[in-house]
Amino acid sequence: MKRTVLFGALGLAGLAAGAASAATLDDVKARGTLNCGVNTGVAGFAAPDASGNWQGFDVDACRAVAAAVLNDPQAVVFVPTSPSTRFTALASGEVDMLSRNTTWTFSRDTDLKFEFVGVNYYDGQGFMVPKALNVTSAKELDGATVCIQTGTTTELNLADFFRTNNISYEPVPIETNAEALQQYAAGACDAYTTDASALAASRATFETPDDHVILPEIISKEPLGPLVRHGDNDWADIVRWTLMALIAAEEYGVTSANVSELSENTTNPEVARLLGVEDNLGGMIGLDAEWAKRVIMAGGNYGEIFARHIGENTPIGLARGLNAQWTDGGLLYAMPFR
Ligand SMILES: N[C@@H](CCC(=O)N[C@@H](CS)C(=O)NCC(=O)O)C(=O)O
Repeated sequence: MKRTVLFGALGLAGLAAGAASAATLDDVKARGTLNCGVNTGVAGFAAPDASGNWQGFDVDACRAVAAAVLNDPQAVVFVPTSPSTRFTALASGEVDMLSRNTTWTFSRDTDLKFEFVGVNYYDGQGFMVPKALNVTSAKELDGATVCIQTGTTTELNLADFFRTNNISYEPVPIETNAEALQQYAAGACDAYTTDASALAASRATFETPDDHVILPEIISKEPLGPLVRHGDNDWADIVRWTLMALIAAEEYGVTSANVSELSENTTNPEVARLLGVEDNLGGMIGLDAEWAKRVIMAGGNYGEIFARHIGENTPIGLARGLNAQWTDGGLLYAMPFR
């Protein structure tokens, strides 16, 4: 298993080096659309609605970049990727960025040669089991069958957790979230393990969510965020500062509802720079002064996006927790717009 992972990594590193010199901003502008790699379907994060329009927290991160660069949040081609196809899609240039519950790790950053531009969701790995199993802790899963997606940090953490606790499990390897949920529903695995956010999102799609429990253990750190290829710092800056703009807008109370008004009459110098009223930060990243204003108009600030797709008033019901602003005791902290 380890060797497969290693050889896979080396192959991708070669690909990434070949694609690294491209000026992605020019490509995106010439094409007129942003190719954004998302997952194949995780409710609340990225999934097509009944009319086939992609919706979700990760989808809005793509739309924000398209608003900044192309002046059109709809100018996105969503490319569904599974855990095992996502890195090839990015390294080969099939997509301009990935926005799909991907954990920032050492080897992905260095060996696979990707650039994580920040964290937009601080997560951790959890377990879901049918309530009928009467299991109250992951440590009681000795001998269980566990559905696990190949090519994820999840499968590596799972092995660590069971080894550390001196218990055994039988992995049921699967490729996509949909397949995992089918197998889980059919009883082919006793437990499903993945990022806790995706567990909550998946449970919300069940007919009777209350028949399933998410166990208390969080066995890893999963800092999730958008990523681009190494070697195109200008493009990385655009994707990074789009994320920062969403986070800063929430911190400073700039919303989709008041952004137009604030760009006329704000008295806060940081907001004035963010919205391009003072200075021209956009010009420093190859965009115009109003790039961040468009980002916020597209789908609102970070807090609005979170609340709309995955927050406590949605069926997914995630609390802000670690993903609260630093001013509210969380970890979200936008760098200064100066
Ligand atoms: N954060 C972990 C896991 C990410 C992951 O891909 N999780 C699965 C389980 S929810 C997923 O998103 N699948 C999406 C899909 O099947 O399209 C990683 O980066 O390796």
